[in-house]
Amino acid sequence: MSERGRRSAPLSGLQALVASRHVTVLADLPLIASGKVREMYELERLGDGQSGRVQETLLMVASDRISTYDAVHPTPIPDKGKVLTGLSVFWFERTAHIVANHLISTVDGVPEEVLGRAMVVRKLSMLPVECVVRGYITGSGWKDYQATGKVSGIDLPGGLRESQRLPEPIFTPSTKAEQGHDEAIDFARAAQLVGDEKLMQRVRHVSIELYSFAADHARERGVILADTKFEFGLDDDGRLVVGDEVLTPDSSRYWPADGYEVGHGQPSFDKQYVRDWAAGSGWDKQPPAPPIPDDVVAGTRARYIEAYERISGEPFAEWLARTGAVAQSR
Ligand code: Q0Z
Repeated sequence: MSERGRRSAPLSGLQALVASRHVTVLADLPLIASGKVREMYELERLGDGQSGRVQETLLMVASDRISTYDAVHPTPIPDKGKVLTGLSVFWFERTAHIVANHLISTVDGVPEEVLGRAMVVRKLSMLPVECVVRGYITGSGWKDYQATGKVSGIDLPGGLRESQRLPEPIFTPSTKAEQGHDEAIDFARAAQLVGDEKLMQRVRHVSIELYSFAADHARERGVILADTKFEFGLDDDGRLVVGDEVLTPDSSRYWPADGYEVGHGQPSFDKQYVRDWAAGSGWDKQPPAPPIPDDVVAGTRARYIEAYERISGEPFAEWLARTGAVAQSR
C-alpha cells in the first residue's frame, strides 16, 4: 500500500494531478508549466562567477506519459522521457553550428530523481510562434494542400500525393494556441506576431537548416524525418536561441524508411503500436484515452529505444550511464 493509500484524507488538486497524470513534483521547485507530457520548473538564478551577471534557469522534465489522438493515456511508457531528453540533447550538441540553443546541463543542478530525463536550460524570451518545417506533405499540411493547393500561404506544385517528399523543405509557422489546435499562419502573419521581419527571416532560414541537417542524418540511418516543430527565443543579449525540445518523436514525425510509400498516411516510428491497438480496441479516440495493454507498452518502449539508438548511433544504456540515470558499473 502506498503512503497515500494508507491515509483517508481526500487528495488535494495537486496530489490528484500528480497521482492521475504521472506528474513529478520535485521538492521545493516551483512548477511553472505542465504540458501534456512535460513539466517545467524554476531553478535558482545561476551566477557565472566572472562577469557578475546572473542567468535565470529552468528545469525541463520529460515524463513517460504518451498521447495519441491528442489524448494522454493513463499508462506510462517506461523510459520514454529519458529517450526524448536523450534525443533532444543529441540534436542540441550536433546543431550548435547552425544556431545557439538553451541547453546548459543534463547533470549539474538536476535532481537525482529525474536524472536522464531532465535538462537545465537558460530562460529565454520565447517568440509567440511555432516554427514548423515540412519535408513531406502529410497531416494538417496535406489537408490544407487538398483544400487550397497551399500550406501556410506557400503555393505547392499540383498533383502531390499524400506523404510525398516536397521538392524542398518549407517553413509553415503556426500560432501557439493555449488550448486546442495551433492554427497555420503565413510568413507575413508570423513576422507581424514576432514584430521583426528580419528576425523572422533568420528564424525561417535557421529552421530549414536544422530540419535539413537532421533529415539528412536520419535518412542515412533508415528513418524519414517528415516534419518537425521548433520553438525559438531571445537570450538576455537579444541573440536568437532554439529552445524547448528539438527533433524528438513528440515534436516531429519520424517514419521508418523501409515500407515508405506515397499515396497514404505512414506509420509513426514510435506510436504505431498504440495506434494499431487503439484502432481495434473500440476506443472512439475521444478523451479519456484508455489504458494501454502490457504487450503494447513493451512494443512501444522498444520502438522509442530503437529510435534513440538508430538516430544517435549509440546504445541507449550509454545515455543512462552518462547522465547518472543508472549507476555506472565502472
Ligand atoms: C517552454 C513547455 C515544458 C510545458 C515556455 N528556455 C525557455 N525559456 C522560457 N520559456 C520556455 C523555455 Cl524552453 C518555455 N515552454 C513549453 C515546456 C512544459 C511547456 F517542458 N514554454
